[in-house]
Amino acid sequence: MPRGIFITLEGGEGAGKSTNVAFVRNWLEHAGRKVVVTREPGGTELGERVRDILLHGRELHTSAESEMLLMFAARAEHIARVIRPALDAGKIVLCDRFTDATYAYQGGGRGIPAARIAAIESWVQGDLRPDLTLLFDVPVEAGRRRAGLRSEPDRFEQESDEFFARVHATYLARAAREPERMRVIDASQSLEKVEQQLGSVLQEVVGGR
Ligand code: Z5A
Repeated sequence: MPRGIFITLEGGEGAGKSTNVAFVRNWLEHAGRKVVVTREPGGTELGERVRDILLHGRELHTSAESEMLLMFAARAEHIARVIRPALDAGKIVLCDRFTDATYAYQGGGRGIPAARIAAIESWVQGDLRPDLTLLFDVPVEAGRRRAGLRSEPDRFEQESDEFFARVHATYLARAAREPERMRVIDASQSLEKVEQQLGSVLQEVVGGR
């Protein structure tokens, strides 16, 4: 059986990833594909516990390094239990954030050198990389405004505008280096226009509709 397709969704806060996961899933299912939707940090019991620590453990101090290593610990489990088995079964894995987020947040945001992240990426992931990454791009201020309308801020959401500007710049720099894999979606537009952009990228990359 041919290997499935690994698609990730990335972007800063409030960019619209979670909102558009359902659209992408429906599009793929209508194209006749089996889809597994998952997220990081999360996707396994260990991953969800790590998520809880990193997003809501306000009383816990975590250094940038321990934060990054916890992300990769959760990722190792996620790959072994969820991502690789689904890809090996020919399914499409749709993952809300993956290692580009580590480069953006722990690298750009917290200042860990990209080479150090790359070394752990190779160790944990081997040759596994996303086939397609949908980068939801929205100006930092607009994204923060959208996210702020929603709920109690988590640990990342309490970071400064400068932190999020570095995250944003890192994502765009990565997309510029890998334009085939990382497709930038102008997420500042209306939901309808965002869906049109997603549909045309999916048609081009996955096809079948
Ligand atoms: N993290 C990390 O540091 N390192 C890593 O390696 C990984 C993750 C994997 C995960 O939180 C945190 O973990 C994340 C990075 C870090 N922290 N931050 N910030 P998450 O995944 O739960 O949080 P998030 O990614 O920031 O989710 P979010 O803020 O919910 O963003 P979103 O999913 O992109 O946005 P949304 O919920 O779909 O939309 C936000 C609001 O905007 C909502 O009310 C929508 O109705 C509205 N919206 C969406 N699109 C539109 C359009 N087009 N027009 C108008 N309104 C819209």
